[in-house]
Amino acid sequence: MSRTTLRELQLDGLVGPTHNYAGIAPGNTASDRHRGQASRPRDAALEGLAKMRLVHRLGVPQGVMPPHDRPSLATLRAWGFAGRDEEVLSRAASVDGGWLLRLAASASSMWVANAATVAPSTDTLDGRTHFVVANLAAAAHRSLEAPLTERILRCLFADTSHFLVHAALPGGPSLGDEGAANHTRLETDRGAVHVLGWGRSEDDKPSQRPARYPARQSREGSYAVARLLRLPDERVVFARQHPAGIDAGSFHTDVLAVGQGGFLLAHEYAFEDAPGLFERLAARLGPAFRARLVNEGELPVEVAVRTYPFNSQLLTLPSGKLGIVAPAECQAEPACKQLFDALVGEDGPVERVVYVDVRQSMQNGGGPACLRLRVPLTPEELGALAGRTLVNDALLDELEAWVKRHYREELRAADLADPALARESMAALDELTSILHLGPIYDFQGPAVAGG
Ligand code: SUG
Repeated sequence: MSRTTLRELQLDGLVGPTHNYAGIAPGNTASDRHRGQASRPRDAALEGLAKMRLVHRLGVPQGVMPPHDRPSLATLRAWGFAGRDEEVLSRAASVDGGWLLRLAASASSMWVANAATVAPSTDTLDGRTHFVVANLAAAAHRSLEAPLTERILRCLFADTSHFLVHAALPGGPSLGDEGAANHTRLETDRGAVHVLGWGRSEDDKPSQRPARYPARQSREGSYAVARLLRLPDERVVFARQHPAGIDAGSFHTDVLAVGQGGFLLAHEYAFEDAPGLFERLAARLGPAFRARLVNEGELPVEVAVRTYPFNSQLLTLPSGKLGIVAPAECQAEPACKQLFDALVGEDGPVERVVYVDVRQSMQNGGGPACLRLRVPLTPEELGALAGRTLVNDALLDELEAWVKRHYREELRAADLADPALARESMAALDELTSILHLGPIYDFQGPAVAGG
């Protein structure tokens, strides 16, 4: 039987104009370390675009997703701050030490690995590509993302003969779901398997939970996501995250593990029982499946969380071999370099490693893999994408010029209450929807918002 060939779209989140270091992300050590520092939104957005250009030039389909509008005045009004925009901002800045304003101003929608979980049409029971928007219920600022993420995905993947976008799971943290950051699709000649990582469950004993940081993804949420994705049971494997990994700062599975095709690379603290997981996967995926377990002696988890080698993008290159797009922070770390060198060696599955500088995002705990959502598509589905979603050099040039026109070089905590920042951000995003041919997607663009 011939198999449909999928190409994996890398859909990157464009960094928004309010990128800042508020230190509001639970269990995220980088966000904590950089709390209160000045950020560089223009550099952050240009770094993201440079990564998109690099992946595009590697011959891999690359797309772009618009950022969310921040500060979200609608959210601040929903929290009871009334008046003109500038009054809403200054009132929010004056209570709770400005925390609510920081929540409403985060540019966290850039980490689109947390936007949704995706299952391709070749794997689902109804032959459509399914998306489950993540509820991100574990962190207040991220829980604000779901409604607009849903609207944007419905806009980009509007063709319902191919695509189905599900709303985020109801149920709050008990059904906490962080999207594709806890999801890995593997595939060999035996078919595809989806690995869904989770960190907490309602029936846990306290000793099973991480001691220091919260586990964001719930088992109950992961089960619900698998049901909604319409994946047959034999294509799904659930795996508990290692509590020691979460306590070391691995708030998502993709901080300590990454897989692609028939290959899975994982730190020993990624999953509670990594050898058992590898066995289960080998039984389903057959001899073509390869796994590489990296132990603590080879690469300490502290180094892995600081430099993010497992948060690299593992890409299937046009040659059919794998390429690694790794954060520049790995280059200076001998243990990471050694690991990559071994993967590229004679018998290794990897053809090449390229490094990208996404420092501004890394300082908030988001590496190359966090900045992209993987959407495996058939050629026909790729052709059904709406808007100017697929990038090419001309679009990237336009977006770079747009960033340079609109983004501030530097942003400090006090600037978040500046009404000029909110106005600049809205003007920039309004223009962006024209560049990307999206129509009105933001509330501030008026009542005729696409997709409800
Ligand atoms: O949810 N950081 C994000 C980083 C997400 C990384 N994504 C993946 N691992 N896939 C988070 O912790 C920082 C915002 C701040 O603290 O200002 C933040 O939300």
